[in-house]
Amino acid sequence: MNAKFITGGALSKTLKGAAFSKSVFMGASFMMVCLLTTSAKAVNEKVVVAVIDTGIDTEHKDLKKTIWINVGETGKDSQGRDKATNGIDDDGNGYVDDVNGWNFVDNNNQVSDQEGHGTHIAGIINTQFTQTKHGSADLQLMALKYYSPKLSNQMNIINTIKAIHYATMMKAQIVNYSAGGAMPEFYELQAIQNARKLGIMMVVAAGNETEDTDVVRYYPASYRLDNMISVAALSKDGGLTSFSNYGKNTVDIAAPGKLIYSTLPQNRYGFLSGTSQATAFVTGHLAAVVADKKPANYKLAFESLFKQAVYSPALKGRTKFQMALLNEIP
Ligand SMILES: [Ca+2]
Ligand SMILES: [Ca+2]
Repeated sequence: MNAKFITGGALSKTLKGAAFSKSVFMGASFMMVCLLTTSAKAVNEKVVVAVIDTGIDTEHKDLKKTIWINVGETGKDSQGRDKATNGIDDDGNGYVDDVNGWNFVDNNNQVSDQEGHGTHIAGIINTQFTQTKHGSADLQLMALKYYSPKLSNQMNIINTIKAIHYATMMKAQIVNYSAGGAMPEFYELQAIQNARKLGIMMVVAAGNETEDTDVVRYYPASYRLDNMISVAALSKDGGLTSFSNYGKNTVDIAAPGKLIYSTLPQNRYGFLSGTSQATAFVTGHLAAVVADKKPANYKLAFESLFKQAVYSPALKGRTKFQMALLNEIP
């Protein structure tokens, strides 16, 4: 896959806390990934959630069974070799041996997580899904590693765009993006619009800068497409955390984001705070809604999600509907 870009773009502000910053580049051109034209429908018994983050520890004992498997890269090829490791792009999607997702940082299929952020997010999604679903559906987490502190902000956003296209192509039903930055990026918006056309939902962080995003925009949350939900972070007392961004027109919902206990690489666990964590909380609930209600479209899915939330006077002027998802704090 080719990506060409012009450097020297405006830089975004840096997120404090556990969400990641990115920056945008101006005047970039980006070769779009063509959508596969397979007619395979999503199987109802599983909900596929793309986690666009720092990777996931796919060997963590709590996560192992929830990692997405690309069936087109499993089984034996005509030579009797394992498709997952044969060095061939068996499903013809442009990625070789992408059995659990893709590492856009190193451009290979190794999606392991050195930072811990993505594994923490994956654990929250898994816990919330498991605790709130009623049926027997399974969760599958597609690991899309876009972020590395070693990369320039420009590369991090290019990898974000590639990851959104990948999630769309491989038919994830929900994309979790616990990150953002201050400037809009046309190709990122286009990627999300593309996902929207296929009914894919995107849950995104409101940001950790204690700013009013009605005034100071934060992207992708501020694209305000109707297939997106932006999430602010609640503290344990039910109000917003001191760091959370807010916006009565631009933040959709609030969820727990203070000292959230979840998985970390190498079978460890720990506490992290951020709108990142709140975003994952909402994604887990949304995945359960998709599993249980099988909503015909994302509008119905969001309606069901909001029915699980409670009205919170403490969110007056801080989020659009003053609704908070409060239950099942891990
Ligand atoms: Ca492939
Ligand atoms: Ca292969």
